[in-house]
Amino acid sequence: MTLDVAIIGSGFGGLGAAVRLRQAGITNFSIFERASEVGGTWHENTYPGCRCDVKSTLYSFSFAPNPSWSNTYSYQPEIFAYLRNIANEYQLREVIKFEDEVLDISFDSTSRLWRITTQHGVAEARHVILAAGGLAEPRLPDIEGIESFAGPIMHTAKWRDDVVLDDKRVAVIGTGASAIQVIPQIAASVRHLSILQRTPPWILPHMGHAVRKRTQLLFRFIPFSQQLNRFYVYWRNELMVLGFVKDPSKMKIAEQQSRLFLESQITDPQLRESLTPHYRLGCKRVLISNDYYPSLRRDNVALVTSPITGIEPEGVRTSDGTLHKVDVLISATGFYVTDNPIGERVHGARGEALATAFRGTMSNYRGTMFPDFPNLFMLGGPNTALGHSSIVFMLESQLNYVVEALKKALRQNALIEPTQSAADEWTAMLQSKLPSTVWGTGCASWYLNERGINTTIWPDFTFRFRKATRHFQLRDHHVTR
Ligand code: N01
Repeated sequence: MTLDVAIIGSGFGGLGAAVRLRQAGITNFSIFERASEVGGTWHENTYPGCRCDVKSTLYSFSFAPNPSWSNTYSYQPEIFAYLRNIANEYQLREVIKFEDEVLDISFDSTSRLWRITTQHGVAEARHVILAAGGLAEPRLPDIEGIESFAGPIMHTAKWRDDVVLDDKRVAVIGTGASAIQVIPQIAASVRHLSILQRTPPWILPHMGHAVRKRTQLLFRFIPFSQQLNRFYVYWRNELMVLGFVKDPSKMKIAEQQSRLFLESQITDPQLRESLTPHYRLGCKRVLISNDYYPSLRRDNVALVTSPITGIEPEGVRTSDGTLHKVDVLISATGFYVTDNPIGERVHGARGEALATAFRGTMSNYRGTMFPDFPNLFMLGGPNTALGHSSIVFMLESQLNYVVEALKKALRQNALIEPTQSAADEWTAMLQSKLPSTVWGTGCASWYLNERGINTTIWPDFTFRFRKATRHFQLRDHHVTR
C-alpha cells in the first residue's frame, strides 16, 4: 500500500508530526525508527547528568503541557518518559516501525512517489517528513592511533553502563555541553580523571531547581498558570536575540558575569587562565553549570590543555610529550551536524543528495523544503537550530506549514516544491544576516560547515520564523497535478 506520508524518526520532530497529521485527519502514515524505542536524542543520550539546558515548560509541545516536571530544567529520564507518554497517549506506537533503519530515500519521477528503502524492505510514499534529528550521529574524534587504545572507548551519546568507571583512570575528550554534564557525575568515583580541553567554553550559573509540589498542583489544576510560565520563559529567551543577533558586543555583559562566576569558583590563577575563553560569548553554545568548575578543584582531576597528538594503547599522548595513562576513554566530541550522514541517503528528482543543502550549495525554503525534492519536508532543516531557545518551538512552527502544504497536495493529488527563486531568496536573506551575528565573530563551532558557512542557526527572533512558516504560500511553490 502506498503511504500518504512516511515520517523518518520518532524524536520530538517525528512524534510532533504524527500528532499534527492525525489532528488534520491524515491517518495513512508510518513512522520509520531505527531504534527500539521513541525519543530520538533523548533515547540515545543516557550518560550520567544528561539534561536539557532549556526550561521544560518551553522545551515541550504546546499541545501537551506536562504539569509534573520535577525540575525547571529536566533531566534526560524525564524528557524521555515525556516522549514515551506522547507515543502512548496519541496511540502512535501502532504506526511506528521500530528497528527499521532507513538506508535510502529517493524520488521516482515515473511513479511520482518517494521510495524508502529500509533494513527490512521498500515502502512507497506520496510525501516524506524527514525528522531524523540534527544531533543524531555521534562523532568520534579523528585522532591518530585511536583504534589502538587497549581499554573501552565510549561516546557520551553511546553510553555503556557495562563499563565500570569506579576507581579507574578515565579521560574525557572535549569540554562541550555533554562533557560538562558528565564530568561532575563521575569525578568523585574515578581514581583519576584527565579532561582534555581544546577550547574552554563560556559557562554561566545554572538557575535550575526542583519544582515545588504546590507549583505542580497549580500547573495541573489551573493549566493557564503553566501557559503563563511558558510565555514568560519564551519572551525572556527572546531577549537574548538582542545580543546574539542584533549587537554581539552586548555579550560583553554576560562575559563579565561568566568571568566573575569562574573567579568565584576557581582560585588557582593558572587553572583560571586555562578555563578563560578568548572568543565572544555565544559564538559557541553557551553552557550552564554549577558543578563543573568545582569538580576541577578535586585532587584526582586534571585539566589538560596541551593538544592531543595521538592515542596509544595505554592512553592519550599530548604535544608536551606526556602520555596520560588511562583505562577508559570517554569521547564527548559532539555530532555530525552539517555533515549528518542521513543527507547522503536522500535523493531528489534529479538525483542530487540532500546533504548539498548543508554544504551551502543548495538553497532551501524556510528550512523545510528544497527545489527538486517535491513533497519532501525536513524538520530541523538548514538554519532552524537555536542558540537561545527551544527547538520544539521551531519544529511546531515548521509543522504549521507542513500540514497546510500536505493537505493541499493530498487534496489535489499534486507535487509541491518551492520555486528556485523563493528558495534562493530565503537562503540569501539568511546568509546576509549571519556574518554580523555572534556566530560570525570568528570561532570554530559545530554551527559552521567545512567551508565556514553557517547552515545551522536561525539568526533572528523565533517569532519571525513562526510568522514565516505560519501558512503555506502558494506563490512560492510549483504545484503540479
Ligand atoms: O558536543 P560539542 P556536545 N580533539 O560539539 C571537543 C546539544 N546538547 O555533545 O570546542 C579534542 O558541543 C570540542 O572542542 P572545540 C547542544 O546543542 C545539549 O557537548 O571544538 N577535542 C568540544 O569541546 C550541544 O551544543 C545539552 O575546540 C575535540 C567538544 O569536543 C550539542 O548537543 C547536552 C576534538 C564537543 O562539543 C553538542 O554538545 C548535551 C578533538 N579531535 C548536548 N573533537 C544540553 O541541553 C571535538 N573536540 C545541556
